[in-house]
Amino acid sequence: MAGLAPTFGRGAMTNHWVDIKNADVILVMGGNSAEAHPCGFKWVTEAKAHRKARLIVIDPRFTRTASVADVYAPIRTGTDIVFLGGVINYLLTNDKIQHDYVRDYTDMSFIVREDFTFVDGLYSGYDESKHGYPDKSTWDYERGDDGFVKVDATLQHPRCVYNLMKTHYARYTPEMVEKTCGTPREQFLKICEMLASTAVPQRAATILYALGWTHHSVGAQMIRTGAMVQLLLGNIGVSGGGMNALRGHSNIQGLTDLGLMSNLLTGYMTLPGQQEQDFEGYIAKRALQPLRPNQLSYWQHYRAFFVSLMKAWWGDAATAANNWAYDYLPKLDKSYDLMQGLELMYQGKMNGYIAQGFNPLAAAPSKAKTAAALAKLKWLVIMDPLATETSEFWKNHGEYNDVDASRIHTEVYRLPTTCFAEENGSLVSSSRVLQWHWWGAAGPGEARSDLEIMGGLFVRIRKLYQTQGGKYPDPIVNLSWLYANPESPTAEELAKEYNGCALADLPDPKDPTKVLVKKGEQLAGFAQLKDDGTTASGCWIFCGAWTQAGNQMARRDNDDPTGIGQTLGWAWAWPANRRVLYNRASCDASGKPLDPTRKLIAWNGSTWSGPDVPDFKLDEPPENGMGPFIMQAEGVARFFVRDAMVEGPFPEHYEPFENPLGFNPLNPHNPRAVSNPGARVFDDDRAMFGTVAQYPHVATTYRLTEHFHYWTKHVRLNAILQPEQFVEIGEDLAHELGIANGERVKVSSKRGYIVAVALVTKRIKPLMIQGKKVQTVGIPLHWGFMGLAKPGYLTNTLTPSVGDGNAQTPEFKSFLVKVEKV
Ligand SMILES: Nc1nc2c(c(=O)[nH]1)N[C@H]1C(S)=C(S)[C@@H](COP(=O)(O)OP(=O)(O)OC[C@H]3O[C@@H](n4cnc5c(=O)[nH]c(N)nc54)[C@H](O)[C@@H]3O)O[C@H]1N2
Ligand SMILES: Nc1nc2c(c(=O)[nH]1)N[C@H]1C(S)=C(S)[C@@H](COP(=O)(O)OP(=O)(O)OC[C@H]3O[C@@H](n4cnc5c(=O)[nH]c(N)nc54)[C@H](O)[C@@H]3O)O[C@H]1N2
Ligand SMILES: [Mo]
Repeated sequence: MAGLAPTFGRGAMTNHWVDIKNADVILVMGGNSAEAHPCGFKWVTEAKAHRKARLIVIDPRFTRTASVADVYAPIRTGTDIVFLGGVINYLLTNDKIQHDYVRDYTDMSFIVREDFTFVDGLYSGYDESKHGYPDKSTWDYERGDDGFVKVDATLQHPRCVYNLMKTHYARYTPEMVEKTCGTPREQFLKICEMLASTAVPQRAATILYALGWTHHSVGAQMIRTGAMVQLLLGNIGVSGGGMNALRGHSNIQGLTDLGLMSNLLTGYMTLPGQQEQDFEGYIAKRALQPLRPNQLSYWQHYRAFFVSLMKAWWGDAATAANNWAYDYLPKLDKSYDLMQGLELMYQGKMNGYIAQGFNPLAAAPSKAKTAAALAKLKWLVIMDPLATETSEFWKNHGEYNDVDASRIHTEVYRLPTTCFAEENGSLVSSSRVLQWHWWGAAGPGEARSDLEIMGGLFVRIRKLYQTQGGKYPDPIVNLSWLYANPESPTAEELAKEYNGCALADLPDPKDPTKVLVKKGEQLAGFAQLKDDGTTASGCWIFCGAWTQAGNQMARRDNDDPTGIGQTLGWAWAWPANRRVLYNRASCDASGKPLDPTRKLIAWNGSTWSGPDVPDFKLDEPPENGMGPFIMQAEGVARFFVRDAMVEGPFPEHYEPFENPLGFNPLNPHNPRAVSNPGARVFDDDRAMFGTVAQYPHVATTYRLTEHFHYWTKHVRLNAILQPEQFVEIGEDLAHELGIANGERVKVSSKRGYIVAVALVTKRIKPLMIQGKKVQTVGIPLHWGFMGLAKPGYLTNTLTPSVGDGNAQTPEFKSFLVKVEKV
C-alpha cells in the first residue's frame, strides 16, 4: 500500500486572482484560462476594461483565451524555453531590464565557480552511465574568506551570473525561435516589445500559466524561464505582476500545502532521504544559513516548524530525547510519485492501492500500462462518490476496455464517499486563500465522508497493531488522535490542529515575566512556533488560520481600503494572511513604493506596513540591506539555481521525448542532449516511444469548459453539452488526409489507438519547423467508458509514460501520433 499523490502540477500564485486587474500586460502561456478558469478569468477582463491592459496568448491552438487576446502567437508544443529564452536574450541585448530592481533584488552579481561549464547542451557533472547529474558540486558560487558568496557589483566579472546568463541565452535568437517554435519572427518581436514595456516601475506584467507548461519533460524549467523574464522586468513582488500558477482541482493547492506528495511533509518541508538517518544533519541541510551578510534566510526556523509538526502528529511520544520521533518518519529510497507507483505495480512489487478521489486508469499516461499494473494488484480500494473507469478496470467494456475479466484477480473494494457540497471544510485557492465552506445537503445512501472512512480505517488498523504487534508499530500506535469521535474527526478539529496551539505557557519574548500564549490556547501565527516541544502545529504555513479569535477562514469582510483588491478581511491567506508574496520588492531600496498607485507596503521610518501584510521583518530598516527574498539563503531572487533542479542551473531547451525532429536545434550535434538529460525513464517505457517516421504528427491534450475531467460525464446536462469524443485537426492536415468535418478518424501512438469524430478547424495551423511542416492534433481528455455521455476511448491510451525531470508530471502535452480516416 502506498499513498501515490498524482503530481500533475505544483506551485501557487505569487499574487492572487483579484490582483490580475492591476496588470498592464497579461501573458497567458501554457494554459487556457478562459476555458479552464472561467471565473478567475473575469479579472483579465477587468484589467482590459479598466486599465487598458493588453493580453498576449501563446498556444499551439487558437483557444477561447486567444479569441479575446490583443496578440496571439502559435507555438510548437514543448518549445516554450526557446521562446522565453529568446525573450531573455532580447531584454538583455536591448537593455530592457529594470536595472535597480535587478541589481538590488537578484543574484546577477554573484560569482560562479570556475569549474562550472556548459558545453554542447550539457552542464558540468554529467554522467552518461547514470543518465544525469549525480554530482552537482560545480553548480555553485565562489566563496570568500568570510564564508559568504563573492559578488561583483559592477557586473564585469566574466563568471558573474549576469555574464553567464547573457552568454547562455545569446544562442536563443529570433531566428532560432522562429525555426524551433514555428512562431513568426515579427510576432515574437512584437511580444518582446510589449513585455519590455513593463521594465519600468509604473508598469507591470503578470504571467498566468498552468498545464501547457507543467505537462512536459522540462515543465519545471519552463516555469523558471518565465520567472526569469519577470525578474528582469522587475515584475515579481509587485501588484499586477507575479508568476501565477492557475491550479486545477478546487483544493489542489491545499493538497500540496498539506504535503500530500510522496516527498513532502506539510508546509513544503521535505521527507528525509534514506541516507539521512541523522536528525541533526537532516535539519542542518534545510535550515539554510544566509549566503550573504545581513540576510534573513527564513528557513533557519525549519527546526521550529518541524518539531511543532512532530508534536502535532505524535504528542507526548515526540521528545527531545528521541529527536522528536524522527525515526517514525519513513526515509525515502526514491520518489513515490504516480508513475513510480504504477511502475512498481507493473513489476509486481506493489500489491495494494487506495485510489481516493482519483481515477488513474483515465488520468495517468499510457492506459495499457496502467491497466496491466492494476491487474497485478492483490487489492484495490476506490474511495469515490461514483463508479469510475478505475473501479471498473477489470470489466469488459467492448472496444473501449477490451479485457478478459476472468484473468484479473485484483479484489476491488468500493467505498462510496460524499463530496465537497455535503461537508464543512476549507478549500485553498490558487491565491493561497483558505476559504471555509458549509455543507449544503446530506450525502446520499451509504456514502460517508472521506474523514469518516479514513478515521474508521485508522482506528481499526491501530487496533490490529495494538493487539498483534507488527514490524514497527510505534508510529501507528503512538499517533496523536485526540478527536471527540475517533471514528470520525471533524473538519473543525483538523483545522485547529493544522493551526496549532501552545503545549505550555509561552513567555512573551519582549517581557519574559509575562505569558504571551497560555497552555492550550491556539497560536496566532508561525512566528510563535518553538523548537523545544512547547508548541504543536500540523502545518506551519496554516498557522494563523484558526486562532484564539476563531476561524479566520470563515471571515467575509470584503473591505478593500485602497481599491487594488487587498481584502485582508476576506477569508485567510497563507502565509500570515499575506496576499502578494515577496512584496518588499514593490519598494525601492530605501523602502518607498516603486509605484505609489499600486502600493502594497512601505517603510514609515520605524516599521513596514500595508495595505498588504509585509513579507519582511517588520522592524528591519532598509539601510541594512536585507534582500526581499527572505525564503532564499541568498536573500535575493535567483537566475542561477545552485542545486535545486535536476537538469541544470539555467533552463535549457530539450525536445519532448517524442518529437518531430529527432534532434535538438539548440545542440544539433549532441545525441545525449536531445531530450531532458535529467529525466527519469523506466526501461519498459523507453521501449514504448514512437518515432516521427511512424507517427508523423504532434499531439497535445487538454480540457473543455463543459466537462470536469472524467466525472461530469456522469451528469446529464454536461453530457448533453459535450456528448461525444472528438479530436481537432487543422484544415491543412484534413485536406492532406482527405478527412471531412464530422467523419471518424483513428488516432494512434506507439501505445495504442482511439477512434473519435474529427473536428476540422481553422484554429490549428501547420507550423514550419527547421524547414519542415509540422501538424498539431488536439485531443480533449474527457471521455471514457463510464457515465452518461457516449462511451468512448480514454485519451490516455495514447500518451507516453515519462515525466518532468523534477516534478515527475507526465508529458501529456507533447507526443507523436498518426491520424487516419476510418
Ligand atoms: N472546465 C474545466 N475546468 C478545469 C478542469 C476541467 O477538467 N474542466 N481541470 C482543472 C485542472 S485539474 C487543471 S490542472 C486546470 C488546467 O488548466 P489549463 O492548463 O489551462 O488546461 P488545459 O486545457 O490542459 O490547457 C492547456 C493549454 O495549453 C496548451 N498547450 C499545450 N502544449 C503547450 C505548449 O507546449 N506550450 C504552450 N504555450 N501551450 C501549450 C493547450 O493547447 C491548451 O490550450 O484546469 C482546471 N479547470
Ligand atoms: N492526457 C491527459 N491526461 C491528464 C491531463 C491532461 O491534461 N491530459 N490532466 C491531468 C490533471 S492536471 C489532472 S488534475 C488529472 C485529473 O484526474 P482525476 O483527479 O483522476 O480526475 P477527476 O475526474 O477529477 O477525478 C476525481 C474523482 O474524485 C471524485 N470525487 C469528487 N469529490 C470527491 C470527494 O469529496 N471525495 C472523494 N473521495 N472523491 C471525490 C470524482 O467522482 C472523480 O471520480 O488528470 C490528469 N490527466
Ligand atoms: Mo490538474
